[in-house]
Amino acid sequence: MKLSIVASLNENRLIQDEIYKKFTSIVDFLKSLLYDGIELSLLEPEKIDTNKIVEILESRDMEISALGTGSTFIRFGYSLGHHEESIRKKAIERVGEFIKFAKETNSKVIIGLIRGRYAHESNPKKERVNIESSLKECCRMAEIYDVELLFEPINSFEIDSYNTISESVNLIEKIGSDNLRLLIDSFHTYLEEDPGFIWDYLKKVAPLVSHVHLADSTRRAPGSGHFDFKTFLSTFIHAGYKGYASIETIMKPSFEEVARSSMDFLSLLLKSIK
Ligand code: LER
Ligand code: MN
Repeated sequence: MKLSIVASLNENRLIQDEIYKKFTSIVDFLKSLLYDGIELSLLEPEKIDTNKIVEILESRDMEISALGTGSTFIRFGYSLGHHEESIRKKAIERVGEFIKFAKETNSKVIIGLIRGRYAHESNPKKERVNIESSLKECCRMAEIYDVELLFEPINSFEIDSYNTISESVNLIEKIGSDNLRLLIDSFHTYLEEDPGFIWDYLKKVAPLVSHVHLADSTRRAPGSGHFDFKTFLSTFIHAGYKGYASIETIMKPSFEEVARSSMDFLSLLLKSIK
């Protein structure tokens, strides 16, 4: 299992040189801690020269594990489930930019918070219909570029639909695109899933999983709370999962400290899994 951690580049505010300087320094720092890659949370991927990014990655034998798209909803208000068609179109267009960036950097595109939240003008049923039809359009683009989309069940405090793994699996199966895969986040699993059934269910869905997010029960670094990472990660390893587990936490006390303590905890844990 490969390890990465989420970082952002502030590409909407920085001048070009500063973007690549920032990227280089994060990648060098992560390499020194023996990470395999970096997960990028971006707002405007089209502002970044992918040739430069690829050059920096290749010279250090590092990868971009996945691209986070949630800022599209948080900062621009565009979402795949929005009740207005014009806003849904904007969200789909933004996913298109992420897909192009992913193609050029050999990464994958996360479909998480970009699904949005329904407002008073809508309701959960309409929102689901909108998400499904928007997602079909995103899958068509992903198929053309041969890029994977990672559908992420997210807890019900943050989003209104597809909170559980089984609801998400049903949607993935209904859409039936080879380019639509599952992202499992330990924090959302902890909040939403039934502890009596989840481990067996994870074994069943593991073949659909193409990315994993890690945060402890406190949403801080793995090892700081009481989530059972050993059982969680063993399930994927025993199912032959060779993809990334990516640390996505509240970055406190600092990004550097979270990166260090997570690596200390996870490298020991991974060694203990037979
Ligand atoms: C996105 O990966 C995610 O897990 C959301 O909960 C972000 O807050
Ligand atoms: Mn996540």
